[in-house]
Amino acid sequence: MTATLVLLRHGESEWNAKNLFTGWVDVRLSASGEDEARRGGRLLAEADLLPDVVHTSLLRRAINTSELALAEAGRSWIPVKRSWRLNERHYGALQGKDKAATLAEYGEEQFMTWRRSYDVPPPAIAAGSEFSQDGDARYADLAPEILPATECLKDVLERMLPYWYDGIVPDLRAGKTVLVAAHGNSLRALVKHLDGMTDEAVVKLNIPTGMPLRYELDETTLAPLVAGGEYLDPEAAAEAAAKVAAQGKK
Ligand code: DG2
Repeated sequence: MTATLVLLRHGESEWNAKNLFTGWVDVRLSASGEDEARRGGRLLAEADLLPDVVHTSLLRRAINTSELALAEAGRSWIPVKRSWRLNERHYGALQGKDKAATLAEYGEEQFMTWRRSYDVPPPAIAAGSEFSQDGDARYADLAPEILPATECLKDVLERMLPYWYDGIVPDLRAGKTVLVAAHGNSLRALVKHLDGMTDEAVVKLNIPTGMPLRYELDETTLAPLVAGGEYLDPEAAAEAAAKVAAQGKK
């Protein structure tokens, strides 16, 4: 027996389309992002991969993606659990900045360090600035020392893992097919954990928008049967992941 996990990065957001660093800014899906989410749901239905429960971040691009995908798969009725621990990596002072302009201003090495290094966070966002989350009601119960002002992938992994163990693993152990609808970097952190990737290897990992990624896990150890999981549409996923890797460079 195996446990079935499906990871889904939200469809293209309005800020993905504009090539802006997003992080915890609560932007909407673009029209093509909504289409991607519906297509993801159709792929789930065609593969007979029907979730019993869905976990999402607190950001509407992930929430709306899960709703559109599940509607398409006829599973709008399943239980929903949400946690800030599945949020995108907080992009600090880069939130709201143009990726191409940032690359041009700081150069490729610094740009890629901020985007993909495992343990170097971008500069912290200033409290009260336009794209900071101070006063956002959804984080009102978080202790001030937990609310991030910037994060690297290592920080994301550390704050995501408690939810993996306490929120998601119990559903997998109960034999449920689990859908996790989240973000490029919170899913990179989860994949790193699942596949036991090194800090160096995860630098090259890019997760495409709107492409369901299926993991069959050993029911005892929760180790993946196939390293890296299996995209339901592998060709489209590889093409889209290459575009994510190249962001800012045109
Ligand atoms: C993107 C990821 O996150 O950007 O925050 O800009 O998945 O929520 O759209 P998402 C952002 P990169 O780290 O790939 O630049």
